[in-house]
Amino acid sequence: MMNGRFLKSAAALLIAAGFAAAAGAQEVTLRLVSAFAENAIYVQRLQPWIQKVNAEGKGTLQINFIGGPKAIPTFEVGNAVKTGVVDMAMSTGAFYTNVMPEADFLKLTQLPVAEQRKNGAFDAINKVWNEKGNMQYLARIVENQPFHVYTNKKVDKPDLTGQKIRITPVYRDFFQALGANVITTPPGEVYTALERGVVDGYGWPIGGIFDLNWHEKTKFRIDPGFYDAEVSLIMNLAAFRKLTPPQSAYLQKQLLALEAENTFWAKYTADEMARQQKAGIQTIKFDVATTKAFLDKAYQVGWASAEKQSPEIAGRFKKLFAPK
Ligand code: 173
Repeated sequence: MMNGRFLKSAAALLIAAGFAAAAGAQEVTLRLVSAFAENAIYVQRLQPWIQKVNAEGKGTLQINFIGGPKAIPTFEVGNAVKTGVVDMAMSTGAFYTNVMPEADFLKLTQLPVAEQRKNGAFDAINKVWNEKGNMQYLARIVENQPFHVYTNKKVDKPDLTGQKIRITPVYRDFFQALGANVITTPPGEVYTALERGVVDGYGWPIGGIFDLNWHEKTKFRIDPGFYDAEVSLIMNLAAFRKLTPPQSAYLQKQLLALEAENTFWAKYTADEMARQQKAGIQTIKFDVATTKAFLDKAYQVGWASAEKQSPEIAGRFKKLFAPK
C-alpha cells in the first residue's frame, strides 16, 4: 500500500511537472519579417528592440527576426501577415495596398501616434485592419519623416512634366497631378533604376537615402516635404488573438516603449538634411505661397484618392487624422 508520504511527494512531482509544462506553453515565438532591407534605418532601429524583447521576455514571448525582402519580397509582406505565413512584420501601408487600399491612407495622419491612441484613430485603424486585413495594427514606429521628391532634373516650380519618377502608392496621385510619369518599384530597385536612367528621380522620406547609396545618383531635393512616412508593426490576427493575457500585456508594454522612442525622428531629420547638403544634394525651394499651394495640393489629392477608393472609411479616418 502506498503511504501518505509517498503520495505527497508524488503529488508534488506532478504539480511541479505540470507547472513546467504550463511554463513551457507560456512562451511563444513570433516570426517577424521586414519589408525594408536589413541595412535600412528602420530595421537598424528595430534590432535592439527585438533583443530587449527577447532578453526580458524569456518564458513569455520571443521574436525571431527572419529577414528583409530576400526572405519575403517587399510587396508580398502584407499577404504573408494576412495569411499567417509569418506572425509579424515591419512594413508601410503603401507596400500592402494589395491586401486593402486603406493601408496607404496612414500617410495622411497629421497628429502623433500617441494622440491617435487617445482620439480613437488607432482603434478605427484596427477595426479596418482586423476586418479587411485579418491583421492587428500594433505600433507606428516612424513619425516626423515627411516625403520628398528627389530628382536629377532641376525645376523652378512644382511641375514634374516630362520627368520619370519612381513611386509607390504613397506618391502616385500627387506626382501624377504634378505632371510626372510614374514607375512603381520597391526600394530595392531604386538604385539600378537611377543608374540606368529608367527614372529621373524618386519619392522617399527625408531620411534614409544613404542606406542604399542613392545619394550617389541624386542631384536635387524638392522642399517642402509632404505627408508623414508611416512604418509600423503589424501582426496576423489569429496569432495576435492566440496570445495569453500575460503575453499580450508584455507585448503591449514593449510596443508602447518602442513608440515612446519616436522622438528620435525629428533629430534624425536634421542630421539627414545636413548630410544630404554635405553630399552635394541641392535643395529646390519655392516662395511661401507656392509652398502652401504645394502642400495643400498634396493633401487634397491624397484625400480625394482615398475617398474615391474607399469613401466610407476615408470619411471616418479624415476626421480622426486631422491636426488638433
Ligand atoms: O518606398 C517608398 O517610397 C515608400 O512608400 C515608403 C514609405 C514609408 C517609408 C519609406 C518609404
